[in-house]
Amino acid sequence: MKTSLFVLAVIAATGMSSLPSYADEMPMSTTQAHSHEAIVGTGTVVSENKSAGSVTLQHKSIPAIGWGAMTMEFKVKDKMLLDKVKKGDKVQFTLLQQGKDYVITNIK
Ligand SMILES: [Cu+2]
Repeated sequence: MKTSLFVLAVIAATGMSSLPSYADEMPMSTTQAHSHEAIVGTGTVVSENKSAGSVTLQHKSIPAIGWGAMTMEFKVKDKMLLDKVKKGDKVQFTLLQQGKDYVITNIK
């Protein structure tokens, strides 16, 4: 528990909002090096919007991309993925970086 609080404090101190601008400044070759890596996370479905093809997840920390735990909205690659999940489900999801965004390619 203390560890996760510490991690949250570090994230708060460094500022999640600085991440997108940092990504902008990264050389193209560096961002491309990460673009094909599948990132796996876990969390709980807060809401889903099938017509928009998006899902809001309360996800746990994802160390692979330096994210702390938070609630956020993701686009899904295929709206059919949302047939498999509903509000309150505990899910495991796979993210793929597309430009500056992360798109869910699988969720179960
Ligand atoms: Cu997030």
